[in-house]
Amino acid sequence: MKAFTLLQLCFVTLFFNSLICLESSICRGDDAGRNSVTVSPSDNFEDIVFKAAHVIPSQQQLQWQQGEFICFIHFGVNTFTAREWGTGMEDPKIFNPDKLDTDQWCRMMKAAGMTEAILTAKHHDGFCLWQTRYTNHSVASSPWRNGKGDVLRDMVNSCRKYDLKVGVYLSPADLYQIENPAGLYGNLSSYTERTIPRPVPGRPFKDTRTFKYRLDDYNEYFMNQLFELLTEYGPIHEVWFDGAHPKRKGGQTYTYAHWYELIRELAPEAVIFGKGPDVRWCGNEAGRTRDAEWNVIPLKVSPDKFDWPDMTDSDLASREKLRQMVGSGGYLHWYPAETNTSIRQGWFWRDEKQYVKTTKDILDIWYRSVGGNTVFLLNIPPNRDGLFPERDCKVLQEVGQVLRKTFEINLAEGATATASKTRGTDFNPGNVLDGDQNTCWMAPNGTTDAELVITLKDNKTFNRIMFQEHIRDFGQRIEKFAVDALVDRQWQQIADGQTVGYKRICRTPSVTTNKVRLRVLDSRICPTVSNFGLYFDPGL
Ligand code: FUL
Repeated sequence: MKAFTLLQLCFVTLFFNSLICLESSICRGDDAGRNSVTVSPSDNFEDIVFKAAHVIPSQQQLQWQQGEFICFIHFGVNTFTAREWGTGMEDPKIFNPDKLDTDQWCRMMKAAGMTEAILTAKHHDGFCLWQTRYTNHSVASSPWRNGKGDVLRDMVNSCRKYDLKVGVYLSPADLYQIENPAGLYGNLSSYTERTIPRPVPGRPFKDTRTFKYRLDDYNEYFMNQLFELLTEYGPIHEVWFDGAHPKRKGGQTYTYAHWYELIRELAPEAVIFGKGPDVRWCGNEAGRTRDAEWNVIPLKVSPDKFDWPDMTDSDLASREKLRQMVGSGGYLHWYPAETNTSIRQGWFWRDEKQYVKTTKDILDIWYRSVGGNTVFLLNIPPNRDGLFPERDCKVLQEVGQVLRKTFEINLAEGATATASKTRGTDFNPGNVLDGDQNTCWMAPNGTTDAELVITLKDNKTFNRIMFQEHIRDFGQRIEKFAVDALVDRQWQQIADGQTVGYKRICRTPSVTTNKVRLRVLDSRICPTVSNFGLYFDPGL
């Protein structure tokens, strides 16, 4: 009897030791590397929360998130017809942006502090802005540069010159391929084995790789074009798939799994947006943001079988959403949001009566999106000359000026950091002031009242507080926080909020103090802070 109890005790001790080991190794990030995990129907609520706290971004997702502020460029036949959605029956001869200057676009993007440009290589009307081999409905049939021009080529060359990444928007909806009699969209062709890219006489590819898939005519067309874009204009960092369809035909479906496979192969650094597994649409086109933006989203179906519908609910992944997984299980997937909106009313340039958002509007969206754990994708539509319009340029320049003036000096530099609780010696509070996103302060597990105190050398006046979680290794964990300033020897709360993730920026009235305190009030597991900064935004 005694021996049995001893044995039992040994087992119990072993079990708890292994649990502690697992937990601490995961807290250290030893288990890093997964942007999806499976939740089993037998997992209890605590298991699910624990799992959600350990999902981390893929390399591409992390790099994309660090890009913060990026540019959308809607340009094409609609620019010349003043339509938002074309018909597919436009005459390519209307496309003639005779002063096109993509260096000007890039100078303006740089002035605003943007890091990437995504061009509508093909919008829903089907007109192609590059020298594609697979349709004549493109710049090749336009009078612009005698049919020899290539908007994407120009933009890629300028982006390389100005150190900007490149993304492509390739619309699955294609009205030209629907409307023209020889069109491939929904033509009821059968699925047979096809080779991508299909050889075209006189237009060889430098990249000699080929891929075999079972495809119908339209999916083959689409993948041939993906091949051109990804091999002849790369490196491409974002592939943007829109979900909108002005019209459908023939029950056409898309072989998304093959598209993603080809993208992973040809553009391993690229994230796939929207109808894809890497980046989620924020859910509106007005620049609205969520108070709590979670990067780890529950899915009912595994990511390789999921069809990535638009996610528009205000709550996508709170504790309550995680609780709903109990008993049914599912998947937890790192799926961060991109906030997209246009500087103008509408995505395409129409005329100079078109409303242009003000510098104040854009800065407000910037703070809520970049400072609210999303990437901000702002559309600047070139005009019929092929230039970013003057009013839009002025806004971009002012936005950049304010952001540069605000963030060039971190008023917390040279400060010291202490914490009420710290987990182990690798996670000292001082790490939040070293400017390195890959070191952090971490509080122990089960903490609901961890405090980080920043003591400045002297009194400083600031109105922006920025902090980040160490998402690369530890994912997203903080659920609720408050920030206080020591004023007249008393702590006064000056900001509060829910999620942090990649970055949180709190805007406050001007505060003068030499001590600031961040309180983590709720967290999924040991919370981390990788960077902390205080800034003064002087305004326009
Ligand atoms: C939408 C499209 O229908 C619009 O034309 C635009 O491209 C926007 C970014 O996405 O779904």
